[in-house]
Amino acid sequence: MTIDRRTLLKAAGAAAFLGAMPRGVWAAGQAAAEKADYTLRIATGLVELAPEHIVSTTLYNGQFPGPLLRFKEGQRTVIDIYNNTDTPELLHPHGLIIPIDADGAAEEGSPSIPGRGMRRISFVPQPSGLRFYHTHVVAGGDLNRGAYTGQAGPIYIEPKANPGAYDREVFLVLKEFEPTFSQGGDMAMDVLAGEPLKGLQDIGKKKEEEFTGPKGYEVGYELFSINGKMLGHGEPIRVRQGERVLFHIVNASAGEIRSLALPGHRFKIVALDGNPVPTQAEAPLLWLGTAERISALVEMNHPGVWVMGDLADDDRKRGMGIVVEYAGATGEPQWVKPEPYLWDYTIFGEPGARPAEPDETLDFLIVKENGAIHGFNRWTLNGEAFSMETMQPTHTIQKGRRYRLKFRNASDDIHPLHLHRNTFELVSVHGKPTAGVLKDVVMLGGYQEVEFQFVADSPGLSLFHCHQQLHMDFGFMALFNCV
Ligand SMILES: [Cu+2]
Repeated sequence: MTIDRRTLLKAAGAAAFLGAMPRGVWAAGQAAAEKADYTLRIATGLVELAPEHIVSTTLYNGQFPGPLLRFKEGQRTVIDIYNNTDTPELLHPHGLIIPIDADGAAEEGSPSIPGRGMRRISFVPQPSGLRFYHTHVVAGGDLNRGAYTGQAGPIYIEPKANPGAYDREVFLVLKEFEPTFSQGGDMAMDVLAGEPLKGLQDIGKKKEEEFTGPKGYEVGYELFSINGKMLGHGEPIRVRQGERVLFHIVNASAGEIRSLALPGHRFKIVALDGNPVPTQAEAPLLWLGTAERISALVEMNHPGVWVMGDLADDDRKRGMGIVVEYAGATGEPQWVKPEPYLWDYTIFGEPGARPAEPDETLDFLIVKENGAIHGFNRWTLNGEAFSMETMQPTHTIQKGRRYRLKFRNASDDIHPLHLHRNTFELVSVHGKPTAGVLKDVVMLGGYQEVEFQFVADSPGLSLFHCHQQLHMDFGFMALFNCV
């Protein structure tokens, strides 16, 4: 039996009848009548990054970034997702502890949103803090699919208790557009603290001798933006002297590591990936791996008109920045190149603390096979590239047990490692121990090591992958089955 709105209204009018209604029918009617908290529509649209740079891509609700979704921690929420494209889509609420049905990962068995169809998802938002949502489809060699499109938007889950030591919040979503393939190899960047390990370099070198063809494809971008506007376009962030601004920053790139500096100001990092840090350390600039989030307080105490932008001159000049303008200040926005600063997650840890001992440790060796799949690099974990054909779980883990994962990177790339449906605690980064830093993405530097751990308490399948679209699409995944 189907219940349309008319039938429901009639039923609602007949109060006496309601009590007599079979329970199941009433429950079904209630669900159909429930209004969604948010409606998202996936469709092709235009983004005006600048008057002379209007790009056509797939968007949420015809805008970039997609609308800010504000949830309340622990309060069930309903989202209707309409797919107005011809191809199936997946929407992944990133960084949430969420049922598989709503997680939007095909490898876990989440249903797709069919082309020209819709899906309703509902879940209890947790944990609190800055999260985001994005498409989770495989792009492979198609730069019009997956994270190369404009399908990303911020999520903020209001904590039950919010100390609110700030005057206002500003959300910034960093994103590149107009991707193209190149075979030149990536530019090396000084991003992370720690030295490359000789043993891992040797493994990488040996692999290079096996795969001697041209360098595998990399993706570069023509246009760069913050909140869908190239630097100099769109509204500046208008501030007053003495104001304390809490920036919520999302790196919604398909694969780039981003930096952000505001000349004359320092960032006080209060949360990483939305999770409050044990030590609110200050930094002169921020580094964010793909899909990482940072919440940072800035005290506005250096009047002027400033460029808040990426350290990479080319990327900033092609749009990766936003103007910060003090009340009463005039003139051209100023950029001052900051001193080099290497990112070190351990400064946010709890001093002197050590994480609990794990029940089990799993080791992963990451290796690149240069150009091995039709010119694309193949990525292997312990010698195996994840199969998108079979999508078989790679690890069985026991509910309630604590698992420590140790990653050794035998490639020169930085990998933003991401685990779905769980929050993990950093144990050591480039050999430096830490505790209390909770994340869902962590950058692993070239020829470096990282360890993190989590208690297996999300039953069923949880996907692990590098958040670089090009890496995850070509093997860099694992699938945990929590039983
Ligand atoms: Cu990667």
